[in-house]
Amino acid sequence: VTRSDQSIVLIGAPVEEGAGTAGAIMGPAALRTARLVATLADLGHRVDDRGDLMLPPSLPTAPEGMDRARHYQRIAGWSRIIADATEAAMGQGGLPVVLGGDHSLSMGSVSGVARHCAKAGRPLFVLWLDAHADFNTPATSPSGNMHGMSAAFLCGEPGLEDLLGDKPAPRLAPENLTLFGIRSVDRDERALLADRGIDVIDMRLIDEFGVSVLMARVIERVAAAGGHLHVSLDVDFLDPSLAPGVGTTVPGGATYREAHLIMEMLHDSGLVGSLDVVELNPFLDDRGKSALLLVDLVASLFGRQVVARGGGRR
Ligand code: 6HN
Ligand code: MN
Ligand code: MN
Ligand code: MN
Repeated sequence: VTRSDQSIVLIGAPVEEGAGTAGAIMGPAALRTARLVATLADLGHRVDDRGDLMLPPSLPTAPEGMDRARHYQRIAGWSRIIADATEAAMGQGGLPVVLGGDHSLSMGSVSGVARHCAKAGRPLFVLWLDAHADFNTPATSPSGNMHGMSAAFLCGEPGLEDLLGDKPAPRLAPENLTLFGIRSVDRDERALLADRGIDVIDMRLIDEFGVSVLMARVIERVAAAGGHLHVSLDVDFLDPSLAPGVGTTVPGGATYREAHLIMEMLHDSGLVGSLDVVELNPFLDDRGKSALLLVDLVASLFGRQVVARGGGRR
């Protein structure tokens, strides 16, 4: 993925208030314990681990009627510092990898990336690898948990417009979002996805056509537009038998090889410019199994190969 003059910038974002279950606060630590830094360095990359962000003591105030978005103030606080961190990393020519933390962190991470892309005049595409669509708004969400609202927020759906305060981000064009691996969608969320025409690659499509064909289609669209591709990897994209360390497991997820093939194809595309690794809950994991698998997947995304393929297929 990276050019040799580009550093991978690791940004820990121990956010857990967006999820219904506590424990994702330990995610960044578990990914480091699973040797993320050394693994990336061994692949020949420069790695700049900036440690974990900290929520500032004074939080943004919640606008009227934010009771349908749980922990709004804390998530607003996190979103602002995370957006500033990814925007700064990209401004320095780095490739931000945000270590979660629950999926609400992507409201911040992708917003910072979107601000950078707007300045650089490069269209932004997002690949959302997840069991869930995360396309609820405060009005449609059955739980009020903000980790189920991040993709909708990024596409400019209503209800959270003050989240980033006086530094809003350009909205993600809904046609540039692909949800991949989906198998759990709420009723009103399903209606919203259909109304907006979001590209939803559910597990049924993956069963029928295979990840290779479906991923090639995504990659071709980004390449044709000369776009920046942000990948947002939710642990529950994977089958729970492989990755039990997440609060929202859903049966029938991606297999070990499907997940690696996606990462290998993304690497070969050379298009990925930013990444989130989210929803790891070490409290629920089985002897670090999920953390270790995530580090292996990130390694595939950053160029680990079984046998050397001279120069890749770019
Ligand atoms: N995640 N659709 C459910 C909700 O509460 O909105 C689950 C969301 C899960 C979010 O896994 O990132
Ligand atoms: Mn740039
Ligand atoms: Mn998610
Ligand atoms: Mn999920």
